[in-house]
Amino acid sequence: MTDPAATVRRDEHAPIDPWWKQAVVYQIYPRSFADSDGDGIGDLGGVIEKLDYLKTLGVDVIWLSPIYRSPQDDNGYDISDYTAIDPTFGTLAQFDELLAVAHAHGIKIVMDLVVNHTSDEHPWFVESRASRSNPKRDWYWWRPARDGMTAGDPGAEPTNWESFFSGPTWELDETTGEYYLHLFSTKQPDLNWENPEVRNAVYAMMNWWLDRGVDGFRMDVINMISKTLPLIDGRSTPGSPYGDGSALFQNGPRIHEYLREMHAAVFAGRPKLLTVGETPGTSVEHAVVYTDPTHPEVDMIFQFEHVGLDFEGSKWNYVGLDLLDLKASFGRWQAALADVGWNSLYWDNHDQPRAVSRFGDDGDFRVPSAKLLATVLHLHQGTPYVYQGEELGMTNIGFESRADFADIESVNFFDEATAAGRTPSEILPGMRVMSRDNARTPVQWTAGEHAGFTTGTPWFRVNPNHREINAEAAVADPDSVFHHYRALIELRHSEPTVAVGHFTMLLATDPTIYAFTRSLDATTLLVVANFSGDTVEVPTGDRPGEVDAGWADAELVNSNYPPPAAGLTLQAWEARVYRRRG
Ligand code: ISL
Repeated sequence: MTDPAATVRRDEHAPIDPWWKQAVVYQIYPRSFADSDGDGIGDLGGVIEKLDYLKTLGVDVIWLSPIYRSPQDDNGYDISDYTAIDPTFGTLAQFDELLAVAHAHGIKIVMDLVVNHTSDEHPWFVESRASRSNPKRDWYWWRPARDGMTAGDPGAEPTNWESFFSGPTWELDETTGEYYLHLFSTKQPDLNWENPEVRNAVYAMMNWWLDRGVDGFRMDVINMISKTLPLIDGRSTPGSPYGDGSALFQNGPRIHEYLREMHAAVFAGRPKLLTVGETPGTSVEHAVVYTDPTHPEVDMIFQFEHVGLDFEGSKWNYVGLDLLDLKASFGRWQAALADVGWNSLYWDNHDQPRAVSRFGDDGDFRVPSAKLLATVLHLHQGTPYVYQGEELGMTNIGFESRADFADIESVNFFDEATAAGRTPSEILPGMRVMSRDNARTPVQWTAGEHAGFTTGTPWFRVNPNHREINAEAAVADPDSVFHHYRALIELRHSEPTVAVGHFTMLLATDPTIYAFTRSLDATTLLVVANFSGDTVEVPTGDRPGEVDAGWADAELVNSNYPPPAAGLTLQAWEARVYRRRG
């Protein structure tokens, strides 16, 4: 492997503005990251212990999945106190320590902001449900039974929407005989953003964290906070008792107004932070509006198109990926946000299966394919996100039965599907590939007991392959997936073309090779990557959209195989980055 540090000169380009165009973010899902107190659950002490490791990797920012006080119905995405740390994870004093130590390491901390909904145990909701006349009643979405029906009767829910976690989005509350809206679990009631008191309370909380020193927010399902009024039925879904309400609550009529108001109330006048909105079901046209800095909303969004290409209908119906679809999708996003707005780049996170198992080959070619995925993603324009363990090439675990799953989405789906008459053997194959639980097995630190994640009993199964795949071995091996990520991060920091160079897709119709250039001033980078287990020849030619054969003689700045003899023949899952200057 060529070490970019040896070949790239720090050059004359001015620092890139804003800073996050040259940054790499590392996502920590604290519950599964590292346990410092032996209770089997990861915690803030564990994060502090691993800051040196992250410094070695070279990341600029940590995005911390929720650590606030929570009943943990959805592993912290159900918050009951926005300004307290859940005792599972530590204390506020420990959080302040983490912030200070991270900053001393030159690493920023971005918090997860979950404000589409709270926990049903949040005092706001406890008040809201107490009576129809409670001053906080209107902070959430309360509705009577459907016209002409009695509350509690089947189908009496105010709309036909299906929850992301199965079942209806409405729960009847006996105290007042009305239903409340929950797009996610019954313990995650949706806040009513139409109410300015709600918005102001959220902004005050955000300011509280920023005043404490945090460096930005990842905003959970932020494009769902504006609902289309009145709340009405969505399109019916064939074969399901529920309808699809997503068009009525994603990217709703007031979403841009709310985000601009939030920007003015929270971000304006502060040093440049990093804000990223999680926005399922968002098109490139919407993305431009969300991220256009001339009317600031968020810096970038997480779009979902590329993680929706390998299943049909429901995510549990996995059909595999066609590389042409992936190239078409990424190519469209690169083009749409080339001049206005900004992309975020990711293969996986705590809601998605492991990247190497899903998009690569986690068998014989685990190491080269994990490295290839990293190369391809990190060389696109946008801010790359690394999900904990991705830099080790961690894999899906392989679930056998319902008892193996912990995630509310997976468990609810299994129960609903089997109640509707489907057999476990019908549904388990899809769940095995797609379950969020694949991402939530503990990070593999060592080959030792429980992968060095905890000295106690881990809250979730550790992947037995930790004997081979673990951070200790990876850091010690200069050819590991870890060091490949480190080299790519270093390349982004030292080569401005990686951050802001113009993207051009090549070989758009080749079903196996992913090829593109990035160019800035007189520098051009070429990426060629073989998404297959076979040896392939990169077709060459002189026309636009083709790869010029002369690239074989250019400077090789990064690759996942020993330096090639000559030519553009790629081995199984081989990926190369070449550079030309002038
Ligand atoms: O996980 C998903 C795909 O199966 C999505 O539907 C996911 O629920 C959606 O992307 C929203 O995710 C976010 O909000 C959820 C939480 O469970 C996820 O962990 C979070 O990332 C509710 O807060």
